[in-house]
Amino acid sequence: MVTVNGRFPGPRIVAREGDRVVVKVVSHVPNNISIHWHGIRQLQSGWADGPSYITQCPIQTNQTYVYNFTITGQRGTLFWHAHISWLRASVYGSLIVFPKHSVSYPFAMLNPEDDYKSFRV
Ligand SMILES: [Cu+2]
Repeated sequence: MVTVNGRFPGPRIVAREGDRVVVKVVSHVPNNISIHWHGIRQLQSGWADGPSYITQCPIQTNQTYVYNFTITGQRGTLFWHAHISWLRASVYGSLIVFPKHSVSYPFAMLNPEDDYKSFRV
């Protein structure tokens, strides 16, 4: 089973819009692999997107690759996952992007219970 640092799902990454994300991946699996930052707009960092054989060569066993990208114009919960052949359906984790400190959320802050009640007939 593919894990990240022995964890499945893999670690949660929490960032703020405008942050630079730097993740060093050292592959200890017998397969070639990469990590896809699913949904992240890779502005001027397309080589950090992660799909093997599309934006990068896969990371070979015992080799290292450093992903380095800046989150621009996005907030919300995305995810990352392994990305080559069937390993796409293996390890994954969340990537949570908060708004910048000076920017409010693009929705009203509601009590989930109140939100639920508003949909009841
Ligand atoms: Cu993906």
